[in-house]
Amino acid sequence: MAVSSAKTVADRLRHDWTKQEVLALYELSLSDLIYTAQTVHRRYFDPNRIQISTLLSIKTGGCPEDCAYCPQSGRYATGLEREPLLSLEEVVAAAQAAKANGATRFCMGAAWRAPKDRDLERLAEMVAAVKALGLETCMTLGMLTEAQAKRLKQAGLDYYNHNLDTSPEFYPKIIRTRTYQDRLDTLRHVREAGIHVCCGGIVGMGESRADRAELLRQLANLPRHPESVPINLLVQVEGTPLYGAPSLDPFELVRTVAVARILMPASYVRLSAGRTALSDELQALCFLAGANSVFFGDKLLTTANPEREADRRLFERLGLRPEDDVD
Ligand code: SAM
Ligand code: DTB
Ligand code: SF4
Repeated sequence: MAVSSAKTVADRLRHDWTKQEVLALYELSLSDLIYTAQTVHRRYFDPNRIQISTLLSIKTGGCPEDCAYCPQSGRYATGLEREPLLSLEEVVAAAQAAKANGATRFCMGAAWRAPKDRDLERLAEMVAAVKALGLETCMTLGMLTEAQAKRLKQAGLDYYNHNLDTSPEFYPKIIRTRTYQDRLDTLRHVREAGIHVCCGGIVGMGESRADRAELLRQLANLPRHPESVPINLLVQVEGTPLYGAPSLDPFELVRTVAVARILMPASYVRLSAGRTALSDELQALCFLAGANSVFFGDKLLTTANPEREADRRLFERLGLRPEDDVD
């Protein structure tokens, strides 16, 4: 990494993976797969460093979309209390606390299909204020137009999270209110505005291995790899259609992380939602497989995340150091 310019590295990244190639990676023995992923990981990253992001729900619940996994959809009775858009002061206070806890990136999420133009100025103020604290800024607000993406970039937005969630084939079983193409269009608007892309998906929704492989292939074959790739394990919330879905073999999560690492070697792969359901040992396997980012803090958007102290202990036991921790 030290001797190559960013451009030469980018030139070496592939965007032409075939279905067979990706499935063949999934089918390696776990040992061969982890060895390959580790080798790639070490070429691009310090394997003992972990990037930490903190999430804040800036507008909660009552979403018109029908995503079958989501506790925030207004269509399902999940008992979640709705909250309107937070004030600038509330957002800044949460960002200060996240920074004090070691986060380097602050991600603000809203339960919207898409932001309304009338909300844009408030959102822009939030971005500018969080950035002024010295944090990287990230938002996830649903679909964005070209003009909205440009306005947020101008305010200082570093990253935009918008997931493909699953394969194009499995997608209609999970979401009917927006298409796969809508998602690709938003990703293009974000890219063209010069904002870094955070894009991944969810495993454990009842999809097949071929669907997981195809999600990763779609991500890797985008014109540029997303800079961050969140791999979420479904958090089953009572009241959502996916509550009670058959649980995933945990090694499939490890394999998904490893294949993401191999296909998108220079991207941060984030072990995202679902960590409370994983043992320390399984999380360690995911880090060995190439995950190098997590959400840190007691809460994701509306559901639980491991407690900070438990995470600090885990990182210490594994010899993992947060990225802001300078020598
Ligand atoms: N409303 C916006 C949107 O959908 O783009 C932004 C927020 S939405 C909660 C962001 C992502 O969180 C979803 O795309 C999905 O991948 C993930 N997510 C939501 N509920 C989840 C759950 N129960 N388990 C795992 N991941 C979940
Ligand atoms: C992502 O891929 N995972 C995060 C973030 N992007 C916004 C959200 C996970 C949400 C889990 C369910 C909840 O807490 O509401
Ligand atoms: Fe709404 Fe986003 Fe949840 Fe879908 S994932 S229901 S768009 S908040």
